Amino acid sequence: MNFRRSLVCFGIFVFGGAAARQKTPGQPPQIQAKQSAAVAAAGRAEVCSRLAAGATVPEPEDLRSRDGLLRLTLTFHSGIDAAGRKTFCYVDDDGRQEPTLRVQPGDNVVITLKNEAIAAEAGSAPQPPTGIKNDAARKPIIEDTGAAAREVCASGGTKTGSTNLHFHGITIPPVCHQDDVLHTAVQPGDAAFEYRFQIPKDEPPGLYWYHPHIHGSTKVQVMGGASGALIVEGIERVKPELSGLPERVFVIRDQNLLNPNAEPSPDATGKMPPVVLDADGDVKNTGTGTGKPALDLSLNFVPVPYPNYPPAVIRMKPGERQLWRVLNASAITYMSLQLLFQGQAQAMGVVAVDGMPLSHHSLGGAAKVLWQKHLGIPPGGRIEFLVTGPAEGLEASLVTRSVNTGPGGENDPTRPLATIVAKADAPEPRSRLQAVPTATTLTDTAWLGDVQPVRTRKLYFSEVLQDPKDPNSPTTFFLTVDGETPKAFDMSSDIPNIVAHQGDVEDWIIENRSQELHAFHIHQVHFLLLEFFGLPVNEGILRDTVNVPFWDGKNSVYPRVKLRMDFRDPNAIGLFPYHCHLLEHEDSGMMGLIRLDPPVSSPAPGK
Ligand SMILES: [Cu+2]
Repeated sequence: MNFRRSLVCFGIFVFGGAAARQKTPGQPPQIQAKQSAAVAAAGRAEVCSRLAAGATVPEPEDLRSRDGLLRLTLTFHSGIDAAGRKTFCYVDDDGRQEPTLRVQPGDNVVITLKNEAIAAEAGSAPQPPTGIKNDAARKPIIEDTGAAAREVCASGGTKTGSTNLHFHGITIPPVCHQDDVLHTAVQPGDAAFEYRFQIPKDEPPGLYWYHPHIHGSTKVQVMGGASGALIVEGIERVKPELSGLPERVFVIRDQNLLNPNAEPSPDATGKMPPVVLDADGDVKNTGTGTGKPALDLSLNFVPVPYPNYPPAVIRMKPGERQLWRVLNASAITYMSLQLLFQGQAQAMGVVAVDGMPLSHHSLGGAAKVLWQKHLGIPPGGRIEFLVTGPAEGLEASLVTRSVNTGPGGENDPTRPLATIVAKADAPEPRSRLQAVPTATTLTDTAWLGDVQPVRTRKLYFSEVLQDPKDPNSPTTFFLTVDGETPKAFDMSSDIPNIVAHQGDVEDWIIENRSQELHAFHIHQVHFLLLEFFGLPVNEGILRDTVNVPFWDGKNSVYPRVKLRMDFRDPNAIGLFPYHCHLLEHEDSGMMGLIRLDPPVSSPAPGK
């Protein structure tokens, strides 16, 4: 099957919203961000500052490794903005907020994490997430005084204000001080906690990210803004055609609506789209491509609030080719990005997905650049692509189109993110890829698509109303191994749902038996998408997050994807989770554990 055609036909990059109407950006004027009254009342400065709507999109500050080492301190802060919404951020010792961490393969990384969040603001632990049936999560919260010494590596996430770090997509061991999210929890007032790990020498160059991962509090902390980009440098070494290009990082985040009571605009037929809230208070999908969104979006912390969506401003030189690295750090919002010049969709040249360059293992090396007019990015996903700037004076914008998340899903209308202003005196992006790339050190393991799987497993997403007779009752979310009884993730248990062996390759079928879209994500490893709805997909890339379309409630076959899971890397040995990357689903139980054991033939440790 033709590679490009298969992607378009089966909606891997394009999911939903194909017929959605465009909303032209360039509407109302900038709204000046207000000083946080709540913060002023509390008598402390707002550390997690945010930009004004309509502002020029800044680049996150870069922190680069030197001589094989990146060492930094991140202090986790909380706050409340003028609209009463919780904010979170990581700030380094020089005041950089959510810096982009830039490392080379093989580098050592040492991050000192301090938790200075206000406990009452920093977690939802006192209010177990909607629908959770986990008795451990319901146990009374012990207010943390920060006085007692405790073992951060074993403290779990049940206390108010806990946080930790997850390095999404990087293959580093799931152990404490590296990438354990199951037991590691830093409480407010704890001594500084050190993460130290080595970026694997063969880590593919591309865009990864860091964010907190405390079960029950992940959504609130990520939605509040705790997320940043992590770039493994050297994409131009495996894709020399990118040499010398200016590059920039865009982080898309979501947040509760600034203007939740504003009326939505009527749709094209003049009808007002219905506003129905789900049990989480998010607006349900209207299926019209219009209406009130579930959440607002921001681009590098420039908010683009409902209902008028004053676009952020991206400045670039006319006709300049740049590499854009886009991270969807939203808690629940899917992206379907489009670049419009005078209303016409422009081709964007995809070179990497989820940190995996297209050329690294593409089929026959043929697909160096995949030109697309829509880019679907699930929450947690990343896409890196080539953009050519518009001519000076041309109307140009970056929009996200409506995504059909299903009758049970959130409403994601078509809306602008930014106006692109091309001027000859626009500043150059801060970073540029090497003009003359040094040789790559990547090892060439067998292409995952060519390896025979040792077994096939089936898992499925499902949801159950706590009171089947009451459609407004809370939902419990499950991600279940077929044949087992659905059970919300229990963070007090280390019993794995799946045991696999390092060195093996397995095929996993992920079904969606619910009426909303979910995004399957697994820590530590990447996978190859083999089939979408039972049809083969020839993708030349590996992913760590993939959307699984919603069930329509009628079809006798559930929507499903088939994934080839890569458990060959010894770094992945240990216990780690797989889950839905819609964080309210994850927080509410849609997660399971896999334990990756050493190969059967290998000697026991210490022997
Ligand atoms: Cu989900």
